Amino acid sequence: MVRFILHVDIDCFFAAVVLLDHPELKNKPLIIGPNPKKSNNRGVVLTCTYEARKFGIHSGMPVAKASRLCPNAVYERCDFDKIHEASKKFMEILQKYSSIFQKLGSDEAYLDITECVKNFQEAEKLAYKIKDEVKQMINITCSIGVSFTKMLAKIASDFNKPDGIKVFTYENFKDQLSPLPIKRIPGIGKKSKIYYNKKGIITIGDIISKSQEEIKNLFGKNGSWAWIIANGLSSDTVHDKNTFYQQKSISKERTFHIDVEDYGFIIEKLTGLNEKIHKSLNQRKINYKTISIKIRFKGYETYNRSKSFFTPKRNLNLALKNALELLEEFAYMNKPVRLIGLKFSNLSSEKEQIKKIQIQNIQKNRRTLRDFI
Ligand code: TTP
Ligand code: MG
Repeated sequence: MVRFILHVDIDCFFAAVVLLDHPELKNKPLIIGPNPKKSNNRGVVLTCTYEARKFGIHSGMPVAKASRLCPNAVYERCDFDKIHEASKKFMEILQKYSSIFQKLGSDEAYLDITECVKNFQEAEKLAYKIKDEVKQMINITCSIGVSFTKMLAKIASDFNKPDGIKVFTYENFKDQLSPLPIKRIPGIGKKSKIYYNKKGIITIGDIISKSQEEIKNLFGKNGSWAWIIANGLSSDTVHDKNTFYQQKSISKERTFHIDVEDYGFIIEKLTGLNEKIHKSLNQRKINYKTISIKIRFKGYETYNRSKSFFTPKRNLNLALKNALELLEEFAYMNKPVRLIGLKFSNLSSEKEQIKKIQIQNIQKNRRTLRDFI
């Protein structure tokens, strides 16, 4: 059965969100990261606008190098609260178009639109409609890949970035893919690229022109997977996806199977942990005064950061805002993240608090009476 799948990805996401508050920086080489002049040349580029990419700047590059490539670039930090808000709105728009939806990170998702369209022309039309709605509602651009497998749709969304749409049909996909470098195949990173290149495999066409057996013999399972993707044969589907006070704290953490450098993804996980903990706190009517985050980088280097309030709180959005503020200092280090955790401590039950206030009032009244005697 033919499937019509979209992969939608926001263009230079963090930078696009910063531009919403700084329209004067439009069309300038904008880098999201610490200004090297102020950070003693430390930190990395989280993302940058396409104007900055013309100078060779990209995500993960040390800001020291970026400033050499483009001395006139503008540096801004981003507000993770606003990133989260934009991501949420973006995902809400996409889900209106199909219930078969799979979120990948903070700024990308798959949509299976097989039920809504009859052919690739209609699929392309729908992609334009989605792109227009995202632009209209959040004032940011995205790029969309349209194809019949998830992997081809993902490769296609990168094809006409920024603000572009690309359709890979059964008829055209091999011709379109063939000239592309092999690193465009999801799963082929910097290291495997070198390995493939050494054995004469430079373009996706070099993979397509060989048999699966040949590629498997050369590159094992990874090669076999790449061959299946390049030949439009990957068949994975788009999934639907989302007495306490005596205890000292309540916490949850997530360890990632692979080291993560995408802070959008880390924000998502932190948001999820916050929601889960608040669900439990709300059921038991437990408040907290202290909120802490824990972050572990590759190699077990671990940091904790906390913030305390004067009075007990139980507020999902306030907690998220503070957790994201605590996270911010780590976003600009060039380090893959292994684990993220969230903890609430200094707990008190609402009942206990009421009792405490009542006792304080009684004591106050007694003192007043004594004063009178
Ligand atoms: P990407 O979608 O990979 O990149 P992008 O949206 O900035 O640019 P484009 O899609 O147009 O190529 O990542 C989404 C956001 O995730 C990005 O804006 C910043 C964040 N991010 C990191 O925090 N660290 C990283 O190493 C990368 C690659 C991205
Ligand atoms: Mg993106």
